[in-house]
Amino acid sequence: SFESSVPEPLRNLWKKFAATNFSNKEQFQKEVVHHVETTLARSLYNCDDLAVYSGAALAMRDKLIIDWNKTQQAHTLADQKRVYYLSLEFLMGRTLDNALLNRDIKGYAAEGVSELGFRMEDLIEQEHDAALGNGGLGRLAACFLDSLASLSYPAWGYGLRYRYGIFKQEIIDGYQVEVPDYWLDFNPWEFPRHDITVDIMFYGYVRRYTEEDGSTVNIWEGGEVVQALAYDVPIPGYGTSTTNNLRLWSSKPSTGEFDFQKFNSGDYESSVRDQQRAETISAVLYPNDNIDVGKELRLKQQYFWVAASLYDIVRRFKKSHRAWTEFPHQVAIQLNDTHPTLAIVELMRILVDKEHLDWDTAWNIVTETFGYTNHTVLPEALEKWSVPLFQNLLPRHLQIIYDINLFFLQSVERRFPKDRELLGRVSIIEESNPQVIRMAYLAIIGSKKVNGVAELHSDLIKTTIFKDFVNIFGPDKFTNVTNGVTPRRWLHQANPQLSALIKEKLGSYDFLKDLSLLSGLEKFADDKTFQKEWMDIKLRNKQRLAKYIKDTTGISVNPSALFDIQVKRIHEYKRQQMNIFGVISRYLSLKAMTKEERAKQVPRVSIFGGKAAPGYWMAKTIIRLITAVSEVVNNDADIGDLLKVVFIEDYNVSKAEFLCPASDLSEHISTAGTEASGTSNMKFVLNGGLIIGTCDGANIEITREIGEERIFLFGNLAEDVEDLRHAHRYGKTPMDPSLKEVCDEIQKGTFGEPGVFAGLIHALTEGGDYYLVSDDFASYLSTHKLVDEAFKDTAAWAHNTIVAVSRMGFFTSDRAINEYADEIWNIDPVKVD
Ligand code: T68
Repeated sequence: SFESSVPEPLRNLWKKFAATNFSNKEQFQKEVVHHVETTLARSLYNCDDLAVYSGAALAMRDKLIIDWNKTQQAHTLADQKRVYYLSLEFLMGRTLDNALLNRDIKGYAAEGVSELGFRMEDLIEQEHDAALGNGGLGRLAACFLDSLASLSYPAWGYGLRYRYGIFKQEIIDGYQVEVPDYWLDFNPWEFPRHDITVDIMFYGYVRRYTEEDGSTVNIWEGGEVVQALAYDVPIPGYGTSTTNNLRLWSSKPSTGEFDFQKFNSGDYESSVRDQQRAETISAVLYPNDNIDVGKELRLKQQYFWVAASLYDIVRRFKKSHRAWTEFPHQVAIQLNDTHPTLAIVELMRILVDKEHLDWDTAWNIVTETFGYTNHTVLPEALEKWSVPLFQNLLPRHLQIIYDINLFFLQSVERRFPKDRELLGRVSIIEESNPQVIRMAYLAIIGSKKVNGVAELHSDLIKTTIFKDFVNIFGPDKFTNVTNGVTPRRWLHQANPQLSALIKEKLGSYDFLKDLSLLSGLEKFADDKTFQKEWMDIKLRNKQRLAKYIKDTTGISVNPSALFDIQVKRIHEYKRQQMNIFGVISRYLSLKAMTKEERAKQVPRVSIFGGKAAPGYWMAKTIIRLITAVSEVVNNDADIGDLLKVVFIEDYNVSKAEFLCPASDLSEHISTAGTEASGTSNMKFVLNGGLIIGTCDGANIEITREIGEERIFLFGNLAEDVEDLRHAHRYGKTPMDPSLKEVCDEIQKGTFGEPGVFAGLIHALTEGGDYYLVSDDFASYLSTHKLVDEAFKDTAAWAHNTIVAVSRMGFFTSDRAINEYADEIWNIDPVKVD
């Protein structure tokens, strides 16, 4: 068994020697040197930043693991309901800095390494980002783990330990090139648990037989077996000893799997190949955001992870010897998008096939346990699995899905008799060729609550893609939890100077635990000295970014120019193409001006960053246009400092940490109704920047909180999108004249061979301008003019950014997590002394 403990009489000796850890500078230094000299086998004669970073990280890890143990003991003792957050992505970024700050020991730790001859900033830079995610969905999971621990909730994250995280992006000759992210060479933050393994089965067949009492039993047999091995990552809360666990599963050959037949017959190589196949399951993160690819290996990843996690959760539940009906009182499971939806089916299989509960009892348990978060309405992102592919890999699960669907459709038919169309619309199985399983429908039917991630988005799912289900289940099953971000990483860690200034004004760092306290800043919004300090910090953050840009791209940018940043995954719906078209339009206007007119213009630096999915050709073309425009504009002597265009290579969490504090303006300009929430919008405003954005996702709630005079909104509304698209399809909407000029310029070859960009132009014309770039372009350009005017009035700008920050309390992920805890999970915190 997993658990065995030292007998009572021996425990005192254990306690006498119990692990202790540093709690001051000297002890910290001792631990660092100890790890450098023993764990790493280095010495003071052979020591660099990486070695000292490693020593510091190992010292910190030891500290966390002691709190981690305490936390697990407290949770076991409290025996309260726990929440399990199932996410295929956790975009954690770096850990050392965050852990030092969450434990409030960065001060003496930095002093300690400095005395040893190193700089903490340099050590922090040695760390490789843990990049087990694509974008917003994965980073949200990471912010939620930070909040769960900081609020002392008994919570676990469950994910996959990918050997390769999201690829590294290189820009070569202006094009994106993907390089594998092999990040596990040295990862001090994980603990392999060689004692915690689960065998996971695939393929095979279902044997059905009748018991003596007449009941039918289904047994899933045969097939491939792969072993899941647990790796634990400690998650330290801020201002508490609570240190929760993120458990990541790694795949390896099952111990029973080695094919001795092949081995003995001399086919050693193929026997090894079979073993390697097992390892491919957790090898690589699929690099697509908001697009469903439907590959078998992806389904294998999902089942592997879900089955191992459920085995673990059920095992923990069984230790308390409660009745099965108590399960939902002890366990809440949150599905981060549809990726873990198989958990619903797997729990049914465990309860019915293995624990022999009757179907209805099992189904009641299941539907009281799960919650499902939807992150998108984009049709191309909704997960669907081909029935033949699924049948082959998970034959028993397909039968269970058919049964769930049958009982569901029967109940719908009883309530809405003769509405055959309704039955077809809500069936889990779509009658296409081949048939497909609609995972979102399965997730809704198997969950107690379904939530969207911002108000507009939660309303949209109720009125569009899930409308029928609102009719069937009633509106109470559907709710909203607006996303949030952790102020520990996204203010305190990313912008230490701003955090310190806020602390000085508010008297303490309590705002990091209760972000609504930021409201106390508002009364200083017109204080000239405070405005100066505020803007000076912004300037220093911009200078740091300017230096980074110079060092990495060779481009010189003026730190007092308006820094206009759009960083996020490259996607047509996020409309980076509209941004770069706007930049071209600005360039053309500047070119057409006299010297005198130019002298009156506000200098701009347009900064882009983000990865395109490797197979997303249009997104890659957008990157190519950005780099092509930057080559022309940055080298045009007429333009000088008035306009610079920069593409930041390999945007990731740690780059976001220095980009957010350095923006004057950030762009969140998705076609209305397409961006479910967005979370970087929150980070930019929290760091004293303003937004240009559409009425989409969380932009709307940000506007409500900070006031519409502090946000540059433009463009058509979600409710008008359908009609506008229709008009493009049938009416031939003429292209906006400014956009036409931009297209003509591209086609003239100003930015290189125009054929390269033909796809982008085609999308606007024959393609029907699905993302409504033309419809929004005039209002986008005129709103940028308003931005320029506003930026000239530095005092008003300072005032507005201070007021905006003071009203951002709502967007902490602590608020979001408390809402999940109260309204969806029904869990309470557990105090860890
Ligand atoms: C994002 N979704 C939403 N998806 O786009 C964003 N998709 O509006 C929202 O703020 C955020 O989720 C958090 O709620 C994603 O990031 C993915 O990355 C993704 C990954 C795999 C498959 C589909």
